[in-house]
Amino acid sequence: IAWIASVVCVLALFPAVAKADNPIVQHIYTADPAPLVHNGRVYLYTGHDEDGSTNFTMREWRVWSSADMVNWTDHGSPMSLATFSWASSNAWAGHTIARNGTFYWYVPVTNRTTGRMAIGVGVSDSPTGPFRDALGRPLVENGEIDPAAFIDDTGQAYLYWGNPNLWYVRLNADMISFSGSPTQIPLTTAGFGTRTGNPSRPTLYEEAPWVYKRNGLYYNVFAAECCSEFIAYSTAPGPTGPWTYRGTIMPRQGRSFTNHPGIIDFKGSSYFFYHNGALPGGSGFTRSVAVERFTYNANGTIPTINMTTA
Ligand code: FUB
Repeated sequence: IAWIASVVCVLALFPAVAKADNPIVQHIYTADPAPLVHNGRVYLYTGHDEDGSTNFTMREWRVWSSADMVNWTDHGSPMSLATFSWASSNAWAGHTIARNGTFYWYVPVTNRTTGRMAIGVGVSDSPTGPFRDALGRPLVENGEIDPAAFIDDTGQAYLYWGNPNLWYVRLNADMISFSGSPTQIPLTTAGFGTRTGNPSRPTLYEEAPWVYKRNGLYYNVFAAECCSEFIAYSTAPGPTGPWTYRGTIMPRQGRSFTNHPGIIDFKGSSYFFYHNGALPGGSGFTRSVAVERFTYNANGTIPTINMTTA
């Protein structure tokens, strides 16, 4: 009893610290990782799979952080469907980006009025929230999902998203409005690889774009060819293309029929975040976020990365 009491006491003193191998979070199911490096820490934004039924049960998003990629602090759920009065369900894959000390969390949810997926923006002056609805309405709505933001060296920001199409729009400096109309990125087989057996979707692009720039080259890493998905990527000389397909990063592995990429550089290493069904009871609807360290090839291509647990 004394031993149990002391453990409870220690947990009570440090309730938010967990030391993890893969999967990173081992006490709840998490999905759709979106890592952000800020002030010497990695902030990891995830979804939360709440049960193992035959569909996604996702009502909130979660935040975790680490200074060493080993010990992770649980910051709880600073944003949920309730944050967006116009949202009814489906707290799916989001992405958080920082600009001038403000944090913008773009998320897809079902619009209760239209019944379609729409993208909202949570905003906070802290990476751990709390986040509030920046607009009180969707930023953009076309029934498609999986927003990912990117700020180019010029200061121009972009929002990418889409399934089955791939869209982008130029965000204004306020990050909560945009100029021009959403534009479709042409899904050519040269740009996004060749899918077989589905004439309506000729390329591998499925969903979950993750766009960034490294050594002058723009990368678009995405979930390919559902189901089950693998992770592939394309590169381009500019943020809007033209994209050239570069191949597979993470092959089909594990017990989740989806996968979802996020890539960062942190303290001299590169990290690839993804999800799978590695926890007990794991499946396509009870997923877990994991991470692998990797090294770019000398020519900037990305090596094959395998799951350490699946
Ligand atoms: O988590 C719900 C959906 O599954 C996401 O929006 C997709 O990227 C896939 O991971």
